[in-house]
Amino acid sequence: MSKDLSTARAKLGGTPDQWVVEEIGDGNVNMIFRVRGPEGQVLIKQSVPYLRCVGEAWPLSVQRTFFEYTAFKEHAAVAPQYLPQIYAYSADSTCMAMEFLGEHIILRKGLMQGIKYPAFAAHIADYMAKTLFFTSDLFLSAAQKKQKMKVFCDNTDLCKITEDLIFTDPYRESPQNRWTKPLLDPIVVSFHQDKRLKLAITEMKGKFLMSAEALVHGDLHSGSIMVNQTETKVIDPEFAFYGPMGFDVGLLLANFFMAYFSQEAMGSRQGERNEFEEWVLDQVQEIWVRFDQGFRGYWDTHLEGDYLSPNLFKGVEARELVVAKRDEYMANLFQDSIRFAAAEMIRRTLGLAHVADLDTIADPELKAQCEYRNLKMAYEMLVNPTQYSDLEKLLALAKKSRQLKISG
Ligand code: SR1
Ligand code: MG
Repeated sequence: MSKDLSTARAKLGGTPDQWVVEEIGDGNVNMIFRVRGPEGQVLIKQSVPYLRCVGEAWPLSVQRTFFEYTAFKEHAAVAPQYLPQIYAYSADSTCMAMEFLGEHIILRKGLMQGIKYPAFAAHIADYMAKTLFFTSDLFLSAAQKKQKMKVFCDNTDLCKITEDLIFTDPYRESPQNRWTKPLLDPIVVSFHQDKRLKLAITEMKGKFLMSAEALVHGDLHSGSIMVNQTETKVIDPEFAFYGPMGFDVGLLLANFFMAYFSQEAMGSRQGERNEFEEWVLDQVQEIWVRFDQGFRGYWDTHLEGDYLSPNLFKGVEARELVVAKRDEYMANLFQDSIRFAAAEMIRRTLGLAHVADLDTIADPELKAQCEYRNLKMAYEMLVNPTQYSDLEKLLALAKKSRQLKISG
């Protein structure tokens, strides 16, 4: 563990009495400080023994900073260009010192302003293909992977937040749930009574609990990514653990769908809105296509883990069988991704933690309208996932859902 503060000191320049510290965080979980020195800035992220947005009433292990630091390290081994630089970590003060990303903004804020990021889809697809493939049994030996995995088994507090907030509360009565009342009351009642929906979400909760496929970021929404026109930086991996690959892919795609459904409310940009909506949906396509290509590429060149034993397939059929297995793997990963996406879309509308794209819509009727479309699409994805086995069908569903009216 690196307690060496020399890099952070050098970035700031001057002496500590010249440094100015300011709390700048607005996230749910941790405290964020900006430190300004004569020569530059450094970001300090600190965990307190409770959830920042609730306070001491919701205790939370400060060990989350260790998991975040360790996840950054593991992911930086394969995709450093998409991560901020980490200068130091201290378990004693539960702090990390890292690069201050002053020329980037949170992707969600950019999307809400209608800003396009031409390099983003290629970057994030590459980030996901690398971090998911190279931390899985497809690349690592079973022993290597289990060594890494055991470190993250202790990240139980943060996993429990996800288990409750994504996979449980939105489907039952819970004091933590909130939604746009009274307009969404009927759909909330219908979700709470829907057996198919409850079975489908239970299946996904099972995958989240039981499928230790790769070191996932664990909270890869558009608030966990900072961008500009040329760079993409993934931040906040404190929810990281060995979980299902589709969880990261799904959360990301879900946040693009929610950006899509919120566009109607972005009134000041009416002229450009349709074009931006199209761009947002195009990103879903580009992200998946590029991710799929990247992942398949690593399968071809780096299938070195214990997943596929050498000489299992022999002779002329060998290549054919490996390719068939790869196709099946990717098809399953797509199915998982759309079902996890649906879970994210539902919890961001009916659960505790919403997204600003939808939540800041001032007109309650328009807000409910946008959220209703989001919920209807998510319901389809979760309950009838095999109907959307290819991207074209999924995008067609988004466009169809976009036309729905809350009464019908
Ligand atoms: C109570 S914490 C709520 C949410 O914030 C984090 O960013 C995660 O998405 C979590 O589910
Ligand atoms: Mg976060």
